[in-house]
Amino acid sequence: MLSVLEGEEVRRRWAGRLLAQADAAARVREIVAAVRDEGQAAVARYTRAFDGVDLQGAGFRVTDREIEAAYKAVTPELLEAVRRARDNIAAYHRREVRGSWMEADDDGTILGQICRPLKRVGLYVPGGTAAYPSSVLMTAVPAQVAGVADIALATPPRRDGTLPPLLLVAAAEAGVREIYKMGGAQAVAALAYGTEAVLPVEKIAGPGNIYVTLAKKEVYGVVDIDMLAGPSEIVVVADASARPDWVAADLLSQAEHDALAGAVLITPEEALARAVVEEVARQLETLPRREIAARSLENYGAAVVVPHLKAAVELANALAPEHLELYVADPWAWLGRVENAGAIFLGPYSSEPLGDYWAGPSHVLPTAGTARFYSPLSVATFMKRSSLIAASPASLQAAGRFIQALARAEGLEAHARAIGLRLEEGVKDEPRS
Ligand code: HSO
Ligand code: ZN
Repeated sequence: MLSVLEGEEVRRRWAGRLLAQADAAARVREIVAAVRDEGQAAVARYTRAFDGVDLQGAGFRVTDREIEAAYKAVTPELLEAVRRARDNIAAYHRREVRGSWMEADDDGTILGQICRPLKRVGLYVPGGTAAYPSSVLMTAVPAQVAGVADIALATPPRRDGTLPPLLLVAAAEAGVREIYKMGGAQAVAALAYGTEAVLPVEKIAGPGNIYVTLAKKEVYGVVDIDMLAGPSEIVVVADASARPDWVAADLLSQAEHDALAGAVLITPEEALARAVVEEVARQLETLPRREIAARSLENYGAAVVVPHLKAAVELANALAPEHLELYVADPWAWLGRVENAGAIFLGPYSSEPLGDYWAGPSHVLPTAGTARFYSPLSVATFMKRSSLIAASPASLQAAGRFIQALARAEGLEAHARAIGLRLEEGVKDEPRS
């Protein structure tokens, strides 16, 4: 199941995890083009083919009655859990909000940045065995905190044409009422281009399978996207202070997501590595999703024994995992060495699922090594900025000849003249004291 491997071998396996699937890419391009050209009729065709559900026009949109019925199907405890999780996520993201700024220079010029929410965004939430109400909260709440006026959510229907009640309740509790029963590349294309049933959005965010991810790549430029995300990952860096059963449980928590998920322990303690390997095998036996978890561990799981903790953190940086647990005696002492990770969990009690459901940061995080340059989904995902320049006569006067020199060096005389005209004006306008 979980085996002891060399760091280099793990690195190689992880690097191959997300190699573009060429046939999927061609298929996705076809679907996106069909939806762009034919609109909702194409969405209906693919929904019939892939989801086995016959929907038309307004039938794609979830009704208020469906949402009311969903509330009746959810236990009070689950409703409370959703509300509390939502409040934690909102509180975390409110701390992130950075407003517009303006500053006046001594010469009277005002420079600044205006931050605005996007007007209309599309959230994609996966379905199938991966129908996650938590992902609704983890995308919709940051969008709400950002102040996005219109949020459209798309998720594939189940075989009977319905959506999971808890998913609908999570959306309603996050203030989202525009919900579409559409999945896959066809949903991404519908959100990007708009159809008779859906108005186009400005940005598409949220996790998805390989088809969704390739479709996001395909429509990038027509709309913005949050990131290209792949299957879940966890790296646990542990020392002798770690309990093998806790480490094993955390590795399995991500392995159970997907046969392509990655779960790796890195430790200088050979004894711990052996104990975790045993624990994983033991815990796997009673896990309902043991087949998925076992396949994931087989392909992309490992326990790696390294000479010291410094080497452990270096290997973690090279993998740039979605989730990194620093399960060591003094995690704060090692934090400064962490360079690449979507989310960092410190100490024995910061078990990864706490981040998946509860703590506050979004669980939509960079994967497949992209934590080297992507950041977690957040309020910033749903904001844009405009630069602000308000020059004073004195500042233009002082800078004018330099700007003109630069413009003429680029062979752009009209640029130089636009400034030059103002220089003359500026002289006239100077107060004649
Ligand atoms: N660990 C997943 C998110 C998730 N876990 C949803 C449970 N539900 C990707 O980071
Ligand atoms: Zn998870």
